[in-house]
Amino acid sequence: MFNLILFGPPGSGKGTQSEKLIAKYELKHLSTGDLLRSEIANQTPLGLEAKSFMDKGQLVPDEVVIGMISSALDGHPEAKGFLFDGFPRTEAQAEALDKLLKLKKTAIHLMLALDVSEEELVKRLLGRGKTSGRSDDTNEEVIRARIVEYHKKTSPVADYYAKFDKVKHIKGEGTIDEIFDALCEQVDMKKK
Ligand code: B4P
Repeated sequence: MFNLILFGPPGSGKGTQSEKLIAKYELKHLSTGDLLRSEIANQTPLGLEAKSFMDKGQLVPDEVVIGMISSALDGHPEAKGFLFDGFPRTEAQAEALDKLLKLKKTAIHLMLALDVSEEELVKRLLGRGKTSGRSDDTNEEVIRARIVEYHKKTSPVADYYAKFDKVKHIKGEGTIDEIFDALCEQVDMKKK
């Protein structure tokens, strides 16, 4: 099994690069953002709870997201590996993920962190907001709140994995293909 975390601030290209990485390396894509949006679309109680946080640019509570990931892992016993996109976003989520993977006798092999400047992030997300219908992408104040939340609660997650020497930083600005090539280089080195 090969388990990868794609990490970075909102709008850094995690969703975009994940699509390409799962196709190349035959990994199962687990995006907590996508899972939460599907719960919202289906108007489940979990979705209704999550929406109130997402619309304000805040993180959804850990227990909600961890429960969702745990079911998703159990739902794919056939997977050759997982690509975690947008998860873990707090240290508590990282610790929970380590425990869940340990129960399955596996672990995280690599975290790839996309580095992008704040102005570029805001530009991309406002651009996506014009076409995506995502309510958290249309308001600049909400976008900035998501970036603040990222610095406060999510960026320490990279320090957590760095302690185990599992983090590689990649420049997340440039063309989508240039960034993809840089990510693949790191995956290929790790898989050797
Ligand atoms: P997510 O769905 O994870 O989304 P994201 O961080 O906003 O975007 P991503 O980085 O995937 O950007 P993308 O590739 O699409 O989170 C949404 C919300 O869900 C969070 O704010 C939070 O409330 C909640 N949530 C999710 N997971 C959670 C968790 N674990 N715990 C608690 N809460 C959680 O790219 C963005 C745009 O840039 C696109 O328009 C794309 O086309 C463009 N782009 C991509 N690469 C580019 C490039 N190289 N150059 C130019 N543009 C590029």
